[in-house]
Amino acid sequence: MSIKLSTGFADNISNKETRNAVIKTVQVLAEAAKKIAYLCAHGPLLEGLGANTGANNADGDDQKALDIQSDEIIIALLKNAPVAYYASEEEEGINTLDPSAPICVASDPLDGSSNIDTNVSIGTIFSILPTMPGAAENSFFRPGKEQLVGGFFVYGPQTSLIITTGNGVELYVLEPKSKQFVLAIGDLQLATAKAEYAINAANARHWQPPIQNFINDCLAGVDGPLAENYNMRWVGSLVADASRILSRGGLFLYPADARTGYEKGRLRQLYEANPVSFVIEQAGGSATDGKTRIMELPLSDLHQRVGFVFGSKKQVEIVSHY
Ligand code: AFP
Repeated sequence: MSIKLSTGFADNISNKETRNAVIKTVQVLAEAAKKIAYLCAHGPLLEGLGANTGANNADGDDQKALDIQSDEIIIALLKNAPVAYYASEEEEGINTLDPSAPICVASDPLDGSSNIDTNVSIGTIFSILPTMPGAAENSFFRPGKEQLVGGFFVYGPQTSLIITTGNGVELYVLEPKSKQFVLAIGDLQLATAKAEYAINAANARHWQPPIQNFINDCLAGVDGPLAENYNMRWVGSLVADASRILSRGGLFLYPADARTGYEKGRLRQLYEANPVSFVIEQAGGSATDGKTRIMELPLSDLHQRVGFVFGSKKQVEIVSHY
């Protein structure tokens, strides 16, 4: 077994068939993550992991070899899980697996692809939803508050899993000797305030004025309107920035901006913002599009983008006032 789930894991999911399907699917995703982590650990020893395949995903992003291989690993293993449909950043449409199964999975199989060759932490993000009657889209086109599970794996100094079923947040770490994910923290809590922000500052000229004003006030430090000195971090892998914020608080911003194609932000709602928001909220933080709670937002396209601001409650609220 690739993961030793905590006693009572997913007990808050009342329907027994759904709860068992969630448990089995998380075990399968842990197996997939171990295989992906194994590939990542080779880096340049495996020719071209980070190379562009010449293909693009549905959203026009360059597809790296590891993006494709990660997606293939996940879908191959999900065929052994009680999953009706699978949607992925790397696939245009929805994969039908077992339409009678009670749950569906959406995933960003390899988040942070541009960091593959730089040995910076990357990861796999996933969202599990109840299967809805009718067309496959019905199971994905809904607000994030209907998720059963939100979680992400981080392939970094540790290979970790941060996951919630709506009953708090757990951190598992892949134990190198046993090669099993074991529980490290049973109830991860996010600091309610932390003067540290993560944003790609190279895009400053494209931001909307409220974001520009907020960042300028952070830069003004203790003499400015926010009356404290802010630090900055930007990894460029959502899972790495989210993992840091969960461990020490802070704020992440990837706002919509004026660049073509970024009018609705860069991050995708279904398999990036929704699952990360579920984790952040369950850890006591907040997650918005700058104004509105992410998990309330409707969804009508698998690869729909959304502005994304999340982290410590205090800092997220300050941004919404701007
Ligand atoms: P890639 O998977 O294409 O590297 O994108 C990573 C990501 O989706 C997310 O993980 C980062 O927070 C964000 O994009 C970085 O975007 P910029 O490269 O525009 O800073």
